[in-house]
Amino acid sequence: MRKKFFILTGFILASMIACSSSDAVINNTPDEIKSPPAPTRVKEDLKTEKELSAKASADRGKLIEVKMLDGNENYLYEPADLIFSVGEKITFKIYAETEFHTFTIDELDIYETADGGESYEFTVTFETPGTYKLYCVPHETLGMIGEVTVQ
Ligand SMILES: [Cu+2]
Repeated sequence: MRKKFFILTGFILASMIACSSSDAVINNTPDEIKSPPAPTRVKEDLKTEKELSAKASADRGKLIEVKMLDGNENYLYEPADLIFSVGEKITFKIYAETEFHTFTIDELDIYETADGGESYEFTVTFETPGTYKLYCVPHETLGMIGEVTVQ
């Protein structure tokens, strides 16, 4: 009788252990599937349009439009004289009327261009005070020059 009890108890214990260990296996398997960090990386890489546009606007500065005019062969920037403060972040929108023009400031390593009828945007943070010559590469000799002052 006593022996039978032990055998029965042993059987119950063994089946409990078997159950709990199989439970553990069942519980561990989904954890292992979930655990790779891949979903986190995907989330960082694939930004929503809203996140991207928020980042883009954070990278932008005060908008300044400069027209690069060529009507009647009068080549000029409008405005031609620009004044900024040291540390000011400016997003330029340059627009070329009908011909290809450049927005070039050698001393500041700025060389931006726009084709006729198109505009182009770029952002600059002015850090060094000074007066810089702005010019259009193809039309400098035709008077397409300007001046950027950082003070
Ligand atoms: Cu030009």
